[in-house]
Amino acid sequence: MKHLLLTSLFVASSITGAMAQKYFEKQVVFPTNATAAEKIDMASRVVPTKQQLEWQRMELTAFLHFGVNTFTGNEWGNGKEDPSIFNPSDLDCEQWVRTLKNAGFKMAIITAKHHDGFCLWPSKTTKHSVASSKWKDGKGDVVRELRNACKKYGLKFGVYLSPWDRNAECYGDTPAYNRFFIEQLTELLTNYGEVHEVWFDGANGEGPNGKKQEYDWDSVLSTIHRLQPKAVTAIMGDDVRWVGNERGLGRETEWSATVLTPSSLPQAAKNNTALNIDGMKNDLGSREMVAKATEMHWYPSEVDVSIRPGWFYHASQDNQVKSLKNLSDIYFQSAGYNSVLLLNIPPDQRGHIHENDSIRLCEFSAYLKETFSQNYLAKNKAWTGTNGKTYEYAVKKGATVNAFMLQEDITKGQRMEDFLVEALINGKWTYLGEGTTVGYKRLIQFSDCTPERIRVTIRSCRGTANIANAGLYYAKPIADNSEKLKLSDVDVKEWKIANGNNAMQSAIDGNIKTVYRGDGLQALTVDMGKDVSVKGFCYAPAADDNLKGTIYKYEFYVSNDGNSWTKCEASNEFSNIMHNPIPYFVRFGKAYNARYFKLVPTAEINGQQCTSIGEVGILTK
Ligand code: FUL
Repeated sequence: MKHLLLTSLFVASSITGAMAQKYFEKQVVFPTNATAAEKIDMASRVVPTKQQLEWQRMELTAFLHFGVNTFTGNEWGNGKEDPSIFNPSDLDCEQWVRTLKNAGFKMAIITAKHHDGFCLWPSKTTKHSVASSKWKDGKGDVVRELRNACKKYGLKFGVYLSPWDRNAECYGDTPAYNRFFIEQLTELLTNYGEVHEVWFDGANGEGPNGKKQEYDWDSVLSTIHRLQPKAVTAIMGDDVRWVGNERGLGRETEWSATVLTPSSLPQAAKNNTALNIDGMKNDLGSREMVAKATEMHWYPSEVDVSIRPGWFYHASQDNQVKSLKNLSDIYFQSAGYNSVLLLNIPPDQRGHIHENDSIRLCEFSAYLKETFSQNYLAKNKAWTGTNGKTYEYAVKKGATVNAFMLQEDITKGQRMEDFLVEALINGKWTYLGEGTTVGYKRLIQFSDCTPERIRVTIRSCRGTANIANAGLYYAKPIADNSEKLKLSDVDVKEWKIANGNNAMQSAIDGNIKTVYRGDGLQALTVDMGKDVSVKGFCYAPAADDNLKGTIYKYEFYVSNDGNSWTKCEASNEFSNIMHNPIPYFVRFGKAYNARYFKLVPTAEINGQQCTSIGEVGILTK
């Protein structure tokens, strides 16, 4: 890192020096007097490091969320869990790795420590680990078992180490926790052979002492560079960028050479505030942004999404494994949008990848193989071109196709900005599709057709675009047979708002799409019209992109008469709803007999005074 900064700062001292340098590995700092055109030229010559390139080529990587949450049913543990609850009945990491390998995944990343602070390896830093669990009488080590399995089957291996630790007492006492964190990192990076990706989650709340932590990213990154020089660092790291959502959705315009400064770098706050950007913004690399930027980074996007609604295994979600159609769409919008897909498959309480998930993974890999093993381009040579250049491909005779792929040679930078794809059908050039960025890979889908030739036109690029590869495919249509999610076990037809705020009826009308939005943290009070054995409830946030008013913390009450209320035992937090705004199903672990219920928001996701509800339902099972 330091070395790169020095190189770039040297470059920054003279325009001639900067222009003379052919490529800028990972970062370029623009000379202060660089013009917009000069900046674009330099931007087109920012290239990945060797590790970033290897990482990009994997395309399919897997996340394994496993830990105390697997046994409590929570998505975010609070750090107070009794370690003895961690007790997989038949942990089989080889089954995980075989399943992933057969499905075409190239790397597995394990949640060695999630926000609850529970370590899946016997860390010397804390008692909150597998060493205090019943599993293998405290002698087990999940990280080791997974590492060995990865070695046996030839899969790369990564670790997720949550910076936010809800268990560590020193969390928030900045220097003490930084030492503790580096010690944990050091254990993981020295005792388990080669590590290929280190994943630092951005979720960052207060510790058990109510304090917030300031992390020492400089030491964290230098520890990684020293101990695992071949690893990429993700999310809070500076090699791999979070795509900005947990829905499996990349950007159509996805710049790996981006103006976003990784937040672990000291200049990040200044640079990103000046450009008014963060990792969730749509435009991270247009000409306008490059003109305003002072530096650029090769900081490619990783799309993380779970195969189930939650990141951890919950038996109640066994029938909500994403459909093949869903997964295929995710593939086209992640790997096909110049990103690496990081698909989470959470092992269950046995310590197995559940049958429903592994069957779906088999279908997914069979579908990808069937689609992409047959390239219908007759000839496929690398080519280069500047603005206005067209390039034609001959097509194998009689092939019916509906997808086209382009790949840039990113070792020479990312350069394509706008391109058109046409097909010669019955002697006439016909529009097939268009795109903006290409980068490592860009897939475009269109209706079935049987072309004689394909023509690509570069409408705009930065300097000379280097096309390394192209493909023409047929992706079979897939019916979407994902089941409609049931949000309430009790029929909502008879339900009435009990506190007079009738506008809230849209929150209990059985339709997730009719969203209630109002000012203030507003309680939803409902008369169900009859006694119900209430075992839990469902809160569905707005299903559109407007998350304002989404409830983060709540209290839930029940009553028989609408006057005296009993508070139900629940976690009182829709953990992670800000990043994963899906319906949350809360189960109390016991039944309350009641005719009325009340959902009281106590905090909105961004601390605002407003409430939005897509739908609320009651669970009786
Ligand atoms: C989020 C976390 O809060 C989730 O629990 C999960 O680990 C996901 C990958 O990142 O920010």
